[in-house]
Amino acid sequence: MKVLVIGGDGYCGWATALYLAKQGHEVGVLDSLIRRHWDLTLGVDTLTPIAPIHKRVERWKAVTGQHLDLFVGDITNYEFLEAVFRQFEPQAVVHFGEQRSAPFSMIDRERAVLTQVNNVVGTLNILYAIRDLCPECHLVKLGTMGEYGTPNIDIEEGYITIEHNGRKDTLPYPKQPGSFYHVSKCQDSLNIHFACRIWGLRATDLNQGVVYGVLTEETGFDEILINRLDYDGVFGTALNRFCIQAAVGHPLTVYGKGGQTRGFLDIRDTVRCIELAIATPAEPGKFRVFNQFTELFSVEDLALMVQKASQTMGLKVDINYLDNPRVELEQHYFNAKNTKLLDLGLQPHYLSDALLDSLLNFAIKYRDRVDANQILPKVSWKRGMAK
Ligand code: NAD
Ligand code: USQ
Repeated sequence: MKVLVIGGDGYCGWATALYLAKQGHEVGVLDSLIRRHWDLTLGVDTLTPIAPIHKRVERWKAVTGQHLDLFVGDITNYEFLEAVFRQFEPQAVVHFGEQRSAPFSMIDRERAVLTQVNNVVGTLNILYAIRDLCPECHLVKLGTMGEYGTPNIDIEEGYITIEHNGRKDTLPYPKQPGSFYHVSKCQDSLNIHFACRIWGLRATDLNQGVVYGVLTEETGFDEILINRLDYDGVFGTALNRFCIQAAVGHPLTVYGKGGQTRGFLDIRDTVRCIELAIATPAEPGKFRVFNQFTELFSVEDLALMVQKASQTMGLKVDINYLDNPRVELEQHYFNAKNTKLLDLGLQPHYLSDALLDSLLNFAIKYRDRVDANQILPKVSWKRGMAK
């Protein structure tokens, strides 16, 4: 299949582009490289030394003999996107290309606006490009479990059947996003659902949980293919951050009481979920929603697991319960369904001691690159980032 991976220079996108190419798909990598620029403006960097995108693509060709089409540009620029669609003629579009950090979106007004314009306009442009240039194309869009928030009832996969005043309907599951970034994902979902209804497009919204890990088979082929691994207070996510903190002897940064529970998955499962979603496309007019995570953990559980794994490797690690910079529930009910991808054949890599060891060893290998000043959170949901 011809698959266009938008955001293909990023953490999930790069791993997915290589994995899909390895499975025999014809892959186009599209990215504006804006994420590298955002890192530079904040003074943060990935733990791993990532090569420039052109070099990455050349090395993939040298190692595997496979060509990846590369399109460098911004999907909020419709002329650019249209030209890519005309040239590449995708049968599936996998859309990772957004500003994806909740703290980044809460830094200030400018970043909140940037996040929502970038994400909502980019996705709208894709919907128009599909309608006008390849209406059969299947859109696989990365949403987030955070669209649902933390309701005191079970979380279904996208829709819930409700009985109200004697009548019954199946409706989109209520949204309670936790940051301006998460709000942009809810708006995307509404726009995609609407476009499916009125134009008959086919789309799958993958409400992904927090991704952890770094190694996939393909990114491990060569040092130049190495994936990014964020640990800073803006782009770093919970488990990845904890492993890197442990590697440099920094106390683990649990926000508040640590009872915040989220869905998590290994990056090796992210790439497989995308493969499964494109293998069985949504029907025309259909807006499918899958919850893409494999296990639920509280932040405190993760910190305790990392602490234990670190101790067996001879690292001494404390846990710090910091004042929570976010506004979120710290003890709550959380029970989300995730059977749809399992039904399609996903065989999860559950979080194991072996994975924690490998992630800790990876972090130790690159720990000289860690800037300890970037570890503590600097963005408050109430006050933004201190100037
Ligand atoms: P990332 O920041 O590593 O990658 C995103 C890529 O998209 C970057 O390379 C960036 O340059 C590109 N991009 C952004 N805006 C663009 C635009 N307008 N035009 C072209 N390219 C653009 O992020 P990631 O961690 O790989 O996340 C990818 C997607 O998965 C996001 O949509 C995110 O919301 C979703 N997601 C990520 C996680 C996670 O834990 N990383 C969890 C759930 C959902
Ligand atoms: N947390 C800590 N300590 C840390 C970092 C985070 O306690 O050092 C807590 C946060 O307060 C939050 C939870 O861990 O309760 C998750 O935070 P995170 O930074 O790991 O992830 P989040 O901000 O939710 O965002 C990430 C990705 C985003 C994706 C989302 C999936 O950056 O793109 O949408 O995970 S989900 O969380 O399911 O919405």
